[in-house]
Amino acid sequence: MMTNQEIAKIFSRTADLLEIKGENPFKVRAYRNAARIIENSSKDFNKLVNEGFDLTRLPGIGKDLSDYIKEIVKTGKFHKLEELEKEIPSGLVDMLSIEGLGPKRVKQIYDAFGVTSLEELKKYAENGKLATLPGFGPKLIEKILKGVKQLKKAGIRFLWAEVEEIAEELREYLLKFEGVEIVEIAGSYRRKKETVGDLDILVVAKDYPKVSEYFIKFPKVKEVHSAGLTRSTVFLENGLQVDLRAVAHESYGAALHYFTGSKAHNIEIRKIAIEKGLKVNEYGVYQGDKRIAGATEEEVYKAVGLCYMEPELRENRGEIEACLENKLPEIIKKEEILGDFHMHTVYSDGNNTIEEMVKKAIELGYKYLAVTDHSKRLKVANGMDEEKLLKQLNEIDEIQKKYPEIKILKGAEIDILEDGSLDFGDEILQNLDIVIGAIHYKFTGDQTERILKAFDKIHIFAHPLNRIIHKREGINANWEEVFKKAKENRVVLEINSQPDRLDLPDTYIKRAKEIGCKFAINSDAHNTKMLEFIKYGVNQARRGWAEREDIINSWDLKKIMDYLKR
Ligand code: DGT
Ligand code: CA
Ligand code: CA
Repeated sequence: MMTNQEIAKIFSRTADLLEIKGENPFKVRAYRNAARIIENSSKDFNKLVNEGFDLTRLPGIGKDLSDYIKEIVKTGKFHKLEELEKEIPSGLVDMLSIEGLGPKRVKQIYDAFGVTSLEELKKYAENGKLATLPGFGPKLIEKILKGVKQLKKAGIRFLWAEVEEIAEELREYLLKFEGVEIVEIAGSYRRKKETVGDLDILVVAKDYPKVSEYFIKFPKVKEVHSAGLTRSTVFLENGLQVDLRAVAHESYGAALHYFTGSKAHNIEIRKIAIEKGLKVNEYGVYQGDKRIAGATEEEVYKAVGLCYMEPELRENRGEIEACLENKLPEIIKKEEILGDFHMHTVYSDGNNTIEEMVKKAIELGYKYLAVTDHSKRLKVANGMDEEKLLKQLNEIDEIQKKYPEIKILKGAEIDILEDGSLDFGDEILQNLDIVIGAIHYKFTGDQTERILKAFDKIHIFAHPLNRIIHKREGINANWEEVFKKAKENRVVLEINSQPDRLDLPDTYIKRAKEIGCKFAINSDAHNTKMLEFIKYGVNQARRGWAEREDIINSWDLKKIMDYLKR
């Protein structure tokens, strides 16, 4: 199934490649226009094609474009784009995702130097040749170099949740081996970063070479890169790199600290140590030749005059200053979550009944759960019309009688329409305890006004950026203004727990918290299993410095309802 965004993307990519190729500008523009028309349309093209609707009746769509759209919807492919992709070196296509490099500049670079790969691009940026092209100032060159670096890394980053299972399997596997005392997975995995580049595992063991031999025999290892006396590197079937390092007992804390990172945090800690005449490395904290700390992380922090900081805070985003001022947050824990405000049932696009979801929520120990199926506009997700919603509310009343141990809140995830109005009228909204507002279409252009208008009516703003990690950039809005109004109107910001959403992202949470906003960590579950995704949202909230007081689903129901009151 193709969404409008996906169809639009295919056309805009076609335009990019045509431009790199040096095609007629009118042709290029025609594809760009097509992309814009489709992305901004309130019609669902997938559906129109399947219903046999004559697309040429829509404004701006002629015979050719109509055929192309049909081809894309029916086959998921576009032959013109496929031809272009064969014709144009993939390196040039990759360059398009570097900030500052559009098709025009990529063509310029290619025409001047015949550069077709990121490696070559890097070389020409570094040797000064790129700077001889018109319009390539030092700022752009810097951006290009940064872009190449990011792109190389981004190509192989995994979602945190994607590596979780295999990481924990590896931990178990290593712990089973005789003589292994401690296994800890450090790096970005321990900091619960939304994406992970590789796994950095530390092991304290009697006989490291034996452990290493055992490690490279882990069933999911595909390729052994190296297996040395203190360090081994392998690649797993899924492409994930795993580094294993031997650590001595007395250095364990220092090594854990060093390899947990982040690098930026480590550098700051080292600076502070130097000011005190100390030296910090992965073996310990040293005063001259004497090791004064190293066995535990607490010890390491203490030796340089700091307090222990949770791994999620170690990003050099002010945690060191906060510690020195005694203002480190006490970040939210999973055990403090008492309920969930966002989930779907068979009434829209969920796979389980209300009762099944309620039972699972009880099993998770929740005190409350909001049932929030999609509203009618989102027909692709089987959105409910008014009648269906009222029927659902009656069913909730019935189920509530059966399960007095949990409060079932009546809600809906309602589309925020293009003009900021909602998909259901006030007479319907009155029946709901929780009104979630969400943007699901027309992501282009500045969205501030649309959002602010909706804030007069909604309780929770779902997945605010609407990004999909690695797939879709977030929408544009003046977030400072959005957060200010959210605080003023007491609109709760969602921290969506879907592993590829994690929306709001960490830095946005931190900023919104500073402004005074409250958050709801929501699973957005579409089946009972997904209710457990809440842990990923908790990770993100922790990285955003959120405390119990900031997260409404760690409050009791009365306090929540008082806060939400209009
Ligand atoms: P990733 O793997 O890209 O998701 O991110 P990390 O943070 O796991 O980074 P990685 O795997 O390159 O290195 C693991 C940790 O080792 C990193 O968080 C901090 C430490 N580290 C690595 N390189 C350096 C360095 O050059 N200086 C310092 N101070 N620490 C480093
Ligand atoms: Ca790593
Ligand atoms: Ca690494």
